[in-house]
Amino acid sequence: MKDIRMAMIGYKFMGKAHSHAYHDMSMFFPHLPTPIKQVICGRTTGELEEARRRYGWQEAQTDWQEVVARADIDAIDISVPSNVHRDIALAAAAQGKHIFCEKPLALTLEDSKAMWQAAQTAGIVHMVGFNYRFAPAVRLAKSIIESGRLGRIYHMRAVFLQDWIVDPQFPHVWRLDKSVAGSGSLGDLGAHTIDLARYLVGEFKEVIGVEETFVKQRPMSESMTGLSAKAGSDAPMKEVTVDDATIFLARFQGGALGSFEATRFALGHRSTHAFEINGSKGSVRFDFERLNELEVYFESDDDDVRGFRRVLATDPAHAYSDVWWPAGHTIGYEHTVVHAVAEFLEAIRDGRQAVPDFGDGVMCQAVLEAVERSCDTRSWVHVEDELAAPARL
Ligand code: SOE
Repeated sequence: MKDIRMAMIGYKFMGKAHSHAYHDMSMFFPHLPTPIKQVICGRTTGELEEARRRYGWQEAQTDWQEVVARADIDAIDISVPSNVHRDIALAAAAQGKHIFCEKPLALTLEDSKAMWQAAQTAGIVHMVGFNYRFAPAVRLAKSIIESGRLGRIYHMRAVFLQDWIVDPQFPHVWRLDKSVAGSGSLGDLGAHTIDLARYLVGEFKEVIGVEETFVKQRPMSESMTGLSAKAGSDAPMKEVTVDDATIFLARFQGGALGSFEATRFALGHRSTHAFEINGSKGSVRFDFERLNELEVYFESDDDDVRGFRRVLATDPAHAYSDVWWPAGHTIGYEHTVVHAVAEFLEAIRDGRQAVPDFGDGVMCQAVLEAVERSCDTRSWVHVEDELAAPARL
């Protein structure tokens, strides 16, 4: 089975998570092609070389166009901010490279459509890094819903709550700049809950939202890693051009109702990503802070023991349990990324399309833009109309 020679554009938070996933592959997924960490690509040579050394890449390069065109590279990992996803993906597709792209897929719906079109035309494997679909407990929720054990689905409520920018003195970083990130908490966090909703409940019909930017200006940052940043004492102020928080309601095409909240101002919540789905026969509840567990409720339980109960999704009956450790030995955030990368590599090996693919990225982008449009117009927006709508300026 041929190794897959990877080039990764980006080396910060997601670059680290993806590098870890490539590193784990041959040990935990020996039946899949081994990803060779050939080239890591970024702008800042000093930090880039340190990442190359620590994460085990063979080469460090600063020119992504050159890297994408190399004949000795099979697949491109896009782990940089959204504003460059389109250019890299179009170039990679034109070179016939498979693509694993971080979420959200693009800066705009139009860009995401162009990426999807190019990827399909090129006949490559294309995937979006919606890693929470790959938590075993989320897979269990999917299995319960698909088997009909929840019955007709009435509700999904989901939150993705963080608090890393509550301090008004936290510097202005790229995630707060619309021209780089596309949106704030909505696209960074809400994209995940939207994708899980599509995965577990179905397609969105219409949405209506409200957004707020609580802190309008922040001191410009000098450096950022992960979700921390530094600013000089005399740093100039810069306008925040994205939402700090977005809350929206939804109707699904299947008739269910949804409520969604994405914020970076929920003090005390470092990264609470949780959902609950209620049906006519039962409910499921997931919380990323206890990502190995799924809480389930079935009306069919005996009267005296009926209630939410906790399932530890590490038994042989659960997804990926055969990959890691014996039952009861839990996994972490990074393993959801390993599972996503395994899907990407398996799709390449088997010559099939990976899931979730750029088409899922487009649908997520359409919901994101429908929510944004609804915030502007203070009215319901049909997602199908958004898909067909001319590009938002
Ligand atoms: C920062 O908000 C972030 O790293 C997101 O960009 C990721 O997609 C999410 O999984 C965790 O939080």
